[in-house]
Amino acid sequence: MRIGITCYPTYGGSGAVATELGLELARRGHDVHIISYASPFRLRGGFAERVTFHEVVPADYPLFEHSPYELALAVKQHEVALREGLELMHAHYAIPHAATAWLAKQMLLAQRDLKVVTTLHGTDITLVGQDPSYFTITKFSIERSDAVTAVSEFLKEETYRAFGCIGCDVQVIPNFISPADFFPATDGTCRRALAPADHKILIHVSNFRPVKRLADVVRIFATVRRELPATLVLAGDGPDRDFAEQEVDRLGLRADVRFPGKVDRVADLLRGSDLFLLPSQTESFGLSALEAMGCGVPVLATRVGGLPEVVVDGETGYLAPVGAVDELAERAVAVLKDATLHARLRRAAAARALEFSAERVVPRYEALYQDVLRD
Ligand code: GMT
Repeated sequence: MRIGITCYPTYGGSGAVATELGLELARRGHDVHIISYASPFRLRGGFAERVTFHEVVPADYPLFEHSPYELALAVKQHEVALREGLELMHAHYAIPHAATAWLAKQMLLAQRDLKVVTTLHGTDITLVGQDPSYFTITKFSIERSDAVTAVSEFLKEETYRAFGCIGCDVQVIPNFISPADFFPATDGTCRRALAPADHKILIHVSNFRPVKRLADVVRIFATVRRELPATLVLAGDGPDRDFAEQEVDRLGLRADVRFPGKVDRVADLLRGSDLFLLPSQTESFGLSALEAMGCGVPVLATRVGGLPEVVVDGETGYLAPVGAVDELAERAVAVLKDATLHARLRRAAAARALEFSAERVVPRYEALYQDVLRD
């Protein structure tokens, strides 16, 4: 198939999933065209056969305070679809990608029917999509897509609850990992690079938005560090970076916290770690938690959104209510002090992650594309 993919190129789960999907589809022989304003972070710098990146460059004009990116994107989607003979456009994160894909489809109608598949990822439904400034266009573009997927049952139900979505048949296709990238450590190389030999290593990876509750991550770590020698790795960057740095200083943790910044390929960091912390306010899936589990790292997270569909409470980690810092900290200490329990959680986490392997999940997208193209 000849497939267009539009996503955010920035550090975050939806862009990661879209890019990994593109790479997997190309490995399976499909021609993939990724269309965005920058090369997605998981693609940057690499060449992959049958994957082409198309940059959207909105022209500037003195009248515009903000150049209309959405129009330039729709034009580029249409242009690439026409020139490359794309059969479908897969929009990742509804705003604005599903709406621009619908525009591109309309512009191409005289020639043929470009199918639009939209994957809902999270805050496009749970937060920003419900804002009155975006609600109707989000609902419209979901309803006009030829197929809609959500990354968890939770997100599917939330889509129906919040938007109604007449005539939609939202299919759940979960996020996935490539076990060739995310696998457990076989020696101590990754760990040695992160912390002194006697330290337990806790890690959080995100785009440091308020929804991730970075202060809770730091406070959980503060309790752990009172009980045992430990290092916290806070990988990523974003609006709450300064806030997190201040919290680290306020709690006197500076010597044991590392901020490596945005790391494009996080598997080595994860492989060096003992526990992954994700105490989010909301999380439609929690791709980072799945990546950690793939590396054999148990997850301590909040019992929100789609996280219980990924993390099996008591088996591959532990879940607690939002803000339950003490409960998560107690769990962390208990796991890190009990080598037998830790090893059991590690094994179960790695095994669970294989249920979300690319090999199992990507064929579901291919089947969906085939269904849509048959209609
Ligand atoms: O929806 C967002 O906040 C953005 C998105 C991203 O690009 O980081 O994250 C969402 O999509 C990921 C990939 O499907 C999910 O793993 C995340 O759980 C989800 N984030 C939230 O729901 C907060």
